[in-house]
Amino acid sequence: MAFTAIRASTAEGVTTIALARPERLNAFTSVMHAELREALDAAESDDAVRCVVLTGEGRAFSAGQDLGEERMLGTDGKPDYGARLERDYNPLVERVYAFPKVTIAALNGPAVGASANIALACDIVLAARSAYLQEAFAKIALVPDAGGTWSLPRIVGAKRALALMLTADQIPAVELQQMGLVYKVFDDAVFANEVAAMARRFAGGPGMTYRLIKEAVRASGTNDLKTQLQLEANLQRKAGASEDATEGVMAFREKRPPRYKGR
Ligand code: T3D
Repeated sequence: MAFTAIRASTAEGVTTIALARPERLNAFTSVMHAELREALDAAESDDAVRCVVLTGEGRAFSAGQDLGEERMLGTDGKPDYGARLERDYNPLVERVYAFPKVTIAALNGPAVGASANIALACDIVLAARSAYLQEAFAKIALVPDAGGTWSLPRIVGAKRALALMLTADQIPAVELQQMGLVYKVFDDAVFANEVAAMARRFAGGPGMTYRLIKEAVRASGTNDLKTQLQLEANLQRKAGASEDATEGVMAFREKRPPRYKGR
């Protein structure tokens, strides 16, 4: 696909989407949003794809919204900062959060502002040792967006989330891991290879089961225990009836690696 603000490639069941405006630290523009939507559509509809990696080109993951991009105006003719969120960021975050395949945010470098929160909407966040995350909004007198005020308190607790958002400090990868925001940190030299290896693992895994696991965990945020237990039973029924579950048990008995088809 001929994109200008991202690069997307698919190999071995993994679609890798790289934000690709390195001279602007991959800051988000309307064009980048539109291209990202198209790349996610393609990855979702391609049955051969079972994992999507979102990363950045050059030295950053992304510096958030491009602060040089023209402001959207409200009906009163004044800049309307909420309009871009409603048009671009909010649908993107909901889309990533509910994406039916495994999503990995690979923080090759700084993840700042809205892009930090887009990364947190992914299932797994991996970081290069030199990466950092910054809820930079308050530095420019803005409120955290792209779901940060929703996801951060749920991951790190309200107090820590407030500290991250009020100070707008740059938090190094190792501390992000200690806080549970990042799953694993890898040295920069091996980061790309480690990300690719984990993505391939998911691409060879039971895709339908992954989707059901995601559904269960996402629903747990609002369900009470009884409702969640019933959901687990319903989802287990579906997983147990899948070709992959039959293969998984058979492979275990035959002492060989399973060959999953994602259904
Ligand atoms: O519609 C709306 O605006 C509301 C939505 C808001 C959502 C948000 O994401 S708000 C948060 C926006 N992002 C920021 O506030 C971060 C701004 N950038 C920085 O603070 C710093 O660039 C970094 C801390 C990320 C990195 O610093 P450093 O020293 O490593 O790099 P640098 O020299 O500042 O940046 C390199 C270039 O990228 C530079 O351009 P130049 O001077 O070489 O021509 C810089 O201007 C450009 N750049 C960095 N971030 C952005 C950007 N250009 C446009 N937009 C950016 N966000």
